[in-house]
Amino acid sequence: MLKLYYGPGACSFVPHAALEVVKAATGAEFETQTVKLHKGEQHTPEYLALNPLGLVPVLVEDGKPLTQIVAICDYLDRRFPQAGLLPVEPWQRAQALSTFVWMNNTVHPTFTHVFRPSAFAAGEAAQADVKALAVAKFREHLERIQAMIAHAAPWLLGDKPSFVDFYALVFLRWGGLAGIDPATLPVYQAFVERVAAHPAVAAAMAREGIRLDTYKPK
Ligand SMILES: N[C@@H](CCC(=O)N[C@@H](CS)C(=O)NCC(=O)O)C(=O)O
Repeated sequence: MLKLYYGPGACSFVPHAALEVVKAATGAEFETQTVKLHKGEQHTPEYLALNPLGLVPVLVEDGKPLTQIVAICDYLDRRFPQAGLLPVEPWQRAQALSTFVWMNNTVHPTFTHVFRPSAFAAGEAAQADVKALAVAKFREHLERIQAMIAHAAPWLLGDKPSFVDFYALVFLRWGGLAGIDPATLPVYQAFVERVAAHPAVAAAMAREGIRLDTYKPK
């Protein structure tokens, strides 16, 4: 059976919601294991044996680990094509991956600078600079996603929910934690409420114990 190691509210939510979509479409059950990132559980010897990078997510099948969100999601799509997670037509599939990879290699690392500026600058003032610049850049990325959402029909890739919709939800939650009021991105906010109401997504959110309202007004 497939087993996903995830951190509540982390990027691992993307394959987590996808596994729920797969389960609904095919009946394939999966197991989950929480990795409490704030407690450093990603650095235990047992976990590092699965992923020497000490990051979530990890998908384990038959005792063999697979890391990296895009690789995990590509595997889920190819193994369970009935779930319709990515378009089949080659050009559309490549376009979908283009958006997905941009989210994974650009938007996501921008937030890492917000969340952990100490990994990118030594002094306190420099860290505050890194964080402020990264928040501004992250907001630009959210605005770009909001512009994509304006063409959603009804999901970002068309008639079926997919990885990019789940990533969009994760990013708006993270934006709230970074002090970005989701009400200032109303089209995005309404979209994410719709994503969260999808039964597969709602099931993954319930298991992770996460909600959409991460923003706390100052
Ligand atoms: N490129 C990796 C990024 C994974 C990643 O950044 N995971 C974060 C959570 S969103 C993590 O595990 N952080 C733990 C840490 O930095 O200690 C992927 O696509 O899987």
